[in-house]
Amino acid sequence: MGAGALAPAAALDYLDAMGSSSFAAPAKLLVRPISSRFAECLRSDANIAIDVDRARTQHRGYVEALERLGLVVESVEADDDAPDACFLEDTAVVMDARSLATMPGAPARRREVEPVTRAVRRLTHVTDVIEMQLPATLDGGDVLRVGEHLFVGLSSRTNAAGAAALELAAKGSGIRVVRLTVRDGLHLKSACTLASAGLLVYDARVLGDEELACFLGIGLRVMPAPEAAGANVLALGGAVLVSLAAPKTAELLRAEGLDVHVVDVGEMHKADGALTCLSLRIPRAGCWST
Ligand code: CIR
Repeated sequence: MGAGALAPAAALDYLDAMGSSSFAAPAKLLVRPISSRFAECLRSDANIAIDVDRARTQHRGYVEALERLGLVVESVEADDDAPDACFLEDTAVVMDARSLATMPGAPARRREVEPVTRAVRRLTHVTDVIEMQLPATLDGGDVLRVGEHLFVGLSSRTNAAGAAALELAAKGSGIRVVRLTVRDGLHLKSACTLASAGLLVYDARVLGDEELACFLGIGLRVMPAPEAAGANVLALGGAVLVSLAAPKTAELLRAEGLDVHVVDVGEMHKADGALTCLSLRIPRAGCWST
């Protein structure tokens, strides 16, 4: 992975990175049911068999973990003919009252966007939806929000035109877009996520010094996750969801004083998915969520 067009003044201080809004658990999370055709989902290793019933049980566990934290969870209508529909994070990037309806890099996933866009209009405070057009492509899994910054990974799914469309959509919002290049793995957030407002966990096999410098430059602390599955965690205010497949990461985050909740998403890992992919976070007014 390499850093792209980070402005020369990379050494922003922490307050600048966070802007005036504060980090908070989302007002609401949208989720989408596991398709009965989930076993046909896109994945890097098609030989790994997926158990749809177990995936459904794990999805329920994910939703219950969110609800136990007192969070509001609403469901977008199911689409059995969209095997990857549960990974709805890829279909929208919500920025305050504005949302970008993406153009997923995989053509097979483009049918997922419209129902999520409708749900965003119906179930959230978002009033302004911008629709991305080809040749731009972007998956939400490539977009990491950190305060008033959106880090976007240029990947096999997200192209330069997609990053430019994101920048255009963010115009006037005070949010700054920073490009990184994803050289390994599916998405930027397969390799790094926030465990809290000030702490990034990352996969040291994917992220190098150049990218880490971008995050350090805005005042984040960075922590290599001992397990690859530990690089994708879901920060929800002071709580953080961690995959059952990442026990050492969970231990390190507990030692950081975070309220760690372990969730089994093993079937989703087989599909190259993880914790963030399974929900679309809708920030509270005046706050940001990752
Ligand atoms: C795909 O290949 O598109 C899905 N099987 C996995 C998407 C995971 N999404 C995410 O990490 N945001």
